[in-house]
Amino acid sequence: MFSFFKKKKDTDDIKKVEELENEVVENTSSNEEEISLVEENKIDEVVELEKEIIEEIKEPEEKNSKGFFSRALSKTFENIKSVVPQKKEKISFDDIEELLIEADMEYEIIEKAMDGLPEMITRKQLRHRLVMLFEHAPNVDLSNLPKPFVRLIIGVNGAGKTTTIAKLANMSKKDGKSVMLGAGDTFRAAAIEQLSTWASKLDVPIIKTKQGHDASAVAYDTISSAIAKNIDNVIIDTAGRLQTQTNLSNELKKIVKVCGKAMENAPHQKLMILDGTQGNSAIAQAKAFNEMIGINGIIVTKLDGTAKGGALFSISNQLELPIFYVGVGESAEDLVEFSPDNFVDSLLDEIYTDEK
Ligand SMILES: Nc1nc2c(ncn2[C@@H]2O[C@H](COP(=O)(O)OP(=O)(O)OP(=O)(O)O)[C@@H](O)[C@H]2O)c(=O)[nH]1
Ligand SMILES: [Mg+2]
Repeated sequence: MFSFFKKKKDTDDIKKVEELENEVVENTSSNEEEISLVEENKIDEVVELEKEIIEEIKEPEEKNSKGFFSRALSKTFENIKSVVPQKKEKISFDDIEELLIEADMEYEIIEKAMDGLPEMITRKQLRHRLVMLFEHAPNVDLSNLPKPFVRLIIGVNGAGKTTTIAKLANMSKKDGKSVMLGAGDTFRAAAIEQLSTWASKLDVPIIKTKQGHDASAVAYDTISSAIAKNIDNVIIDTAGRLQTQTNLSNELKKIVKVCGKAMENAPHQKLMILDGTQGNSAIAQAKAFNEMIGINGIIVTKLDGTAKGGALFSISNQLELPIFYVGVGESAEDLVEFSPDNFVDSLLDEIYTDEK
């Protein structure tokens, strides 16, 4: 009767449902005729949990769908619709150019993407060109990951590093993976506190030190502790700003080097967090960090609050790096795996009648 519950990943909920089921089954089987109000309430509780679980099972699918991108990018799409208010089968070259400018796609990239397209452009023609903008980014093989898999999170102040770490940790937990955090932003006491608050909220271990202490020592301790405890994923926070850019550069280089001492080839990913509300100006930041320590991929945050979603094209294309995730809100759930196909399709759905 309740066999579908076995598919549910969230073991706490499964346990609770199973306990309730057992109680109901035990009580009702002892005297089938006398299901008291208490038991009926328990049945109601089971049904309620069942509904919640079904919603949760649906949620990840929905988060990867085109529909989800459409909602997350609603501000960007409002701008696009101001140029093409009615959906059409073919759209003029000038209108496409204007709507991509409205979405904050860099002009240089627009020219490159549209080179040689006819006066009236079909969905298929435009789709091909837009998806291609993401294609040079190297594919990342996420099978056979080392254990622990160490990710170093970098980016300027306020970009959303700490919040994104919480989102990544939450995602790991939901995937059934253990995770440990390293509070490597030792520059500000508030940064250590903020990450600690997330760690206790998500119930994940954290390695931290006092403000002003050596950030690379925190990184070393986090990786060593994760190795000792057989943890799957390590995520290390870093400072976004120090007294000078040179200090920051030196500190990040040192953290990377020390990670490698704690574990061969660590950090396995250096992820750049970019604030999506900054649009194309975030590219210069990313280039600066890329020169300092080299970046493997990007996470763009705050897409929910911006009309500059078109900057994703320029960011990925200019930096020749994959966008792994996008942040679409402030809660631990608000991280979506980025898919160029879904992103482009959800954009085209706003302006073209033709589904193909
Ligand atoms: N709407 C929205 N807000 C976000 C998102 N990601 C982060 N924020 C908010 O942006 C603000 C800054 O986020 P933090 O995670 O503290 O940024 P940070 O890079 O760690 O900042 P510093 O530690 O100061 O360098 C917070 O108020 C977050 O709640 C997002 O995807 N959407
Ligand atoms: Mg922070």
